[in-house]
Amino acid sequence: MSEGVRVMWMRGGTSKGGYFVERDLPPDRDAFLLRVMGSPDPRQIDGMGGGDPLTSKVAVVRRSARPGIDVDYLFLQVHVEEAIVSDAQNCGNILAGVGAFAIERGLVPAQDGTTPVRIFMQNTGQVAEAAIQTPGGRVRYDGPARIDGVPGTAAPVPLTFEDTAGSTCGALLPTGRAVDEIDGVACTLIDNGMPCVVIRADALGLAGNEDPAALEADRALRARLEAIRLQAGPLMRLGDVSAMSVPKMKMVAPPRAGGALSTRTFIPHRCHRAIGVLGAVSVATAALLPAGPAAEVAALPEGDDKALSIEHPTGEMTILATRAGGTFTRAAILRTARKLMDGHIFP
Ligand code: NQM
Repeated sequence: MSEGVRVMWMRGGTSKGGYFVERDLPPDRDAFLLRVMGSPDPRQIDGMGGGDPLTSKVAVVRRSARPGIDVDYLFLQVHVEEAIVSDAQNCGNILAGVGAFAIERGLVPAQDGTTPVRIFMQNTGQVAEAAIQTPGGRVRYDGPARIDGVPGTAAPVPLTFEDTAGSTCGALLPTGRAVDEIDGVACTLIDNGMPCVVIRADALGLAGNEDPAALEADRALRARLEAIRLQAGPLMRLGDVSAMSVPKMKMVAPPRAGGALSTRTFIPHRCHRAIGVLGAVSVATAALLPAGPAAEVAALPEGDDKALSIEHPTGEMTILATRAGGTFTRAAILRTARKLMDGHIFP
């Protein structure tokens, strides 16, 4: 251990974390990862974490034994203030770095041009495909793609998801209803890749365009959201969610910038500066339901193939949703990723 453990630090979408090949991890994985990040500590001063759930994330990657799949990806959330390492949720932002990482580590051979990497997401048992720019057989990180929440531009990493419905809860609508009422508030309990509770911002006395820092400072709001979340957990077949990072709490409002709807998300205790990828897919799906808080506020484009622009505090995220036979079958999204450092971590 004194020689350290091999790791690559990457930005994936609007998140950041450590990417490990599974066989490089020590047997006491969770204790090791807590040391890596410096948890539990609000500042994570003795580790690599940035004192924020979005920068305290880990990807564990291995070559896949599954037919038609290149690599398996396990996402781990290292909690900032508690000694918890959890696989209870997936992360579509960290996913954006997995294809490049797998190629760099020799787990997937690079093609000349673009290399498609098929990724089995172990947290939810579903598949995503990433298209990685590999001119001359080398991963290219720079390029013209821009995503909100990240300064500058980078190589595009399109991600495609199929069959994400019921990823963790077993059904798109785990209660069988588009609308449930909890503490007098109408909620859509939905899972299209990420378990989410969708609530109208105005049902909580909000406009829906508040600054995340102001929302986080509102203790009464946080207490109200947490009370709803704790009741939603068992209804969503997740059991006691008090120590879990799901479900996410999504407050929705009519769009303000020409998009489909506006969002503010608690993940679940900090307010996201943007929005999670699969969280955005789930809220977009809620907007396509015949009823419910998201459907009520959304402005939807026509047609079965819809580009749904989900507005968030630092811009928007566009979900390309394909509907077939009345159900949402496929979602595609643009992300970028960046290799920040490659080396060894000393726990
Ligand atoms: O929803 C934050 C993020 C995420 C998760 C969170 C994510 C997703 O922005 O797929 O990307 O909701 O914890 O990285």
